[in-house]
Amino acid sequence: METTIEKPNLINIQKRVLNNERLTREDGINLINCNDILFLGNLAKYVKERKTGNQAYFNVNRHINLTNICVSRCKFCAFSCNKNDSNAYTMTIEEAAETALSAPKNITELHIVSGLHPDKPFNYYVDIIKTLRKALPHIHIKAFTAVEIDYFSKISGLSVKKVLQTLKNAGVDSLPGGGAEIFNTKVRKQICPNKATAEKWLNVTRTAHKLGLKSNATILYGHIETLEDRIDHLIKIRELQDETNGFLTFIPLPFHPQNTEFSHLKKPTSAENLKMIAVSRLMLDNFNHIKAYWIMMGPKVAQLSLDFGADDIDGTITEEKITHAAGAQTDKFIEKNELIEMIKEMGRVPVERDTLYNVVRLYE
Ligand code: V47
Repeated sequence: METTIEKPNLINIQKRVLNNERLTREDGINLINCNDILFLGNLAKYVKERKTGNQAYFNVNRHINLTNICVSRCKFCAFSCNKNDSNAYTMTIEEAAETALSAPKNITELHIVSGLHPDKPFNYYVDIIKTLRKALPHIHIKAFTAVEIDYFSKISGLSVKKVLQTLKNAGVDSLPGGGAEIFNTKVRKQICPNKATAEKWLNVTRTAHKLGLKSNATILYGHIETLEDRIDHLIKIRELQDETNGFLTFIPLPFHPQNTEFSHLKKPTSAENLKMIAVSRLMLDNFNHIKAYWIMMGPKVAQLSLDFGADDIDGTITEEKITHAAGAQTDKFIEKNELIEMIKEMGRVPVERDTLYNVVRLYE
């Protein structure tokens, strides 16, 4: 019986990965169509260890979602709502500050992502950042996806560059990776017709990187995209990283269909999630870090991902809303000690990091 590994194109890919050579789109398509997840995992694990040894990262953070009211109403999103819906909320500046200050004292990062509010002016966001910066001067503020930045530019009449510079001056240190979804134009129009285009996401991100703001990148997979769309998405991210070197980590996000317009679809399987981690690691040769976001992967698969190319399992979170609106079965937060245990159980060395991957503490 022929095993997958005997297939010549996979042997050839393996050879080139071992030689540190870049993989092509065709290689990516071969990899994503390969069902031998142990082959993919082993190869990706090899690359992970070449980059970050036996270490695995996590951080201590708090998520804040300022509002769930959103003019975009993406079809995959169960978190957003309209202004008059009974569950609609928008934090005041004081509430945002209280939420941040109520976070455990040892957090190093605030992660702020929100809906695109129809009425709040750009200054609302700037004032919130200024307030948080003043209240928590040493905390890294990772705030506003490229989609939100594009929206702020629209509502304020300011250029994307000016919006980013204003937020940076107010206290934003980096951008989270959301809003990338899937770059294929046809699919993007079907799943999020009102959202910033792929070109805009990439351009805003390019501008942020040029201003010295690092950011993350994501892919939302497991809905109506094709496997080729996933590889094309990875290649666009890889090209921008070649240009700017501004990305910190890549985070594959498995689609959660509950309470969305795609509720008839099944969630990606654990095997598919592990494969996506491995393929991301193999294709994104210019990324140091691949994150298995435990909230979306589930802690068990996130843990296994550390042997499939991931080197990061994200943070303590404190209060997750976006995936839980879409039926996530995971907890909304996790204790730091549990993250440390998850990593140790895989035989890896836990490293508490800050947002920029500086070491806060090693747990040997
Ligand atoms: O952009 C929305 C996704 C993203 C669903 O940068 C969904 O460190 C699955 O980007 N099923 C927001 N995914 C989350 C995000 C993120 C998370 C953790 C860390 C970082 C980082 C970024 O969540 C959205 C969208 O792609 N999303 N709805 C859903 N039903």
